[in-house]
Amino acid sequence: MISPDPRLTQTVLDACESLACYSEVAGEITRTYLCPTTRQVHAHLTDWASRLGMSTRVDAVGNLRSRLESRVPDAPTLYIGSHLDTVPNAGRYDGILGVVMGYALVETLAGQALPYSIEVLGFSEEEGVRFGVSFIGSRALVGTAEELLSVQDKSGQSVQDAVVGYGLDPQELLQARASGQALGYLEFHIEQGPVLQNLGAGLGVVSAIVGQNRLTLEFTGQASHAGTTPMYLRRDALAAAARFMVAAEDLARATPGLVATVGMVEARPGAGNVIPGAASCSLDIRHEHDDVRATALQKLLEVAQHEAQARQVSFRVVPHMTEAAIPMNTQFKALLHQAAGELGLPHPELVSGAGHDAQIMAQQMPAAMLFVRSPNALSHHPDEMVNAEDVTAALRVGVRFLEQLAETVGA
Ligand code: HGY
Ligand code: MN
Ligand code: MN
Repeated sequence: MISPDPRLTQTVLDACESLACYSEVAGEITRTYLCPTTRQVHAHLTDWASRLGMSTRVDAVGNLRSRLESRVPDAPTLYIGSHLDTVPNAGRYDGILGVVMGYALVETLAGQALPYSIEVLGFSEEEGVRFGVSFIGSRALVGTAEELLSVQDKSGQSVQDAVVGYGLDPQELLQARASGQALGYLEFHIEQGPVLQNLGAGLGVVSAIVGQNRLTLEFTGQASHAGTTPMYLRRDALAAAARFMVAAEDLARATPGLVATVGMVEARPGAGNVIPGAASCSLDIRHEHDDVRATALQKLLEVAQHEAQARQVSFRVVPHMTEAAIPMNTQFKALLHQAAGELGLPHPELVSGAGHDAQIMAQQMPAAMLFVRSPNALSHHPDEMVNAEDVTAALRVGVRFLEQLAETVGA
C-alpha cells in the first residue's frame, strides 16, 4: 500500500489557492465558461501535468485533459476530475479540488506500473452560469454536447460562438468523446453542506446524485402608474411571481428531502412608481426521488397559473435543464468503502444535493464520488473551506482505490 507524500496535502491546498487567483472579476473568484482567465488555469495545470510525465490537450469545448498512459498496450482509461468553472463570487474548492486531486494522485503513483491509463479531466463548464445549461464539459465526453451549441447567453452569443471565439473547433466534438474502453470516472468534491460535519466524518461516499429541474417562469401583466391605478384594475406581474416564490418555499419546507430555490428575480420596467408589467424568476428544484420532484414541480406550476389568472396576468415556463437522479456505481462505491475501512476512516454514505459531472459521466461508465467535509457547510461562497487532515485522508483513500482497481483490472 502506497502512502501519499505528507507534503502532497499542502501541494493540493496551494494549488487550489493559486488557481483561485485566476478570476475574471478582481477581488473575487469568478470564472465562467471559456472566460480569458481559463487559459491561465490551463497553463498552471499543464505545467504540473508535464512534470508528471502526462500529455495534455484542450478539447473542442475547452475541457483540459491530461493523460498518464499505461505501459500496457490498449489499456483501459480511468477518468478522474471535476470542473474548473465557478459560480460568481465562488469558493476555492468547488470543482477545483477534484481536478487538483487527480494530478496529486498521479504524482503519488508516478512510476507505478498501472494496468490502466489515467486521464485527469478539468471540465470547462459545469455550473451553467453563462448559458443557463450545465455540464457542457462533461456532456462532450458522453456525446450530448452537440445539441447545446445553439444555446445563447444574455448577449445573444451562442455556445458555438464562445467555443470558436476561444479558438476551439466545434467540428472536433467527436474527438472529445470518452474512450470506448473507459474503466470509469472518480470525482473528489467538497460536500458543500452540513452532513459530514454533523456526523464528525471527514469523508463520505456518495450514494446518488439528486435529480433537478432548472427553469425560468415569465409573468406578463400590464405596466401602469403606481399612484393612479386602483388595486382592482392592476395586472401586477411581480405580485403573481411573488406568490409563486412563497409557495415554492412553503412546499419545499413541507416536503421531506425537497429543495426549491428562486435565485434570480427580475421586474420590468424596474421603477418604483411603475406597476411591473413583466416579471421573471428562476426555479431550481431538486429531490433524490424523481417522482417526488415531478409532483412538486407540477403543483408549483399550478400555483403560478392560478396566481397569474387571478391578476389577468399570462405566464410561461422556459425550461433550461432536467436531470434525473443518478445512483453511483456499486462496485466503485464498494472500493471506496473498502479503502476507507482499511485506513480506519469513517466512510458514511450520503446523497449529493448538488449536481456534479459524475451524473453525466455515469450515463456512459461506472462513476463514483468521494466527498470531503465542508467544515462550515458553506459553498458557492468565498468562505468555502476544507480541513487539511480531510484532504490527507482523501489522498490516502484515493491511492488505495487506485491500487485496488489495479488489482481488479490486473486480475
Ligand atoms: O448547482 C449545483 O448543483 C452544482 O454546484 N453545479
Ligand atoms: Mn457548484
Ligand atoms: Mn461543483
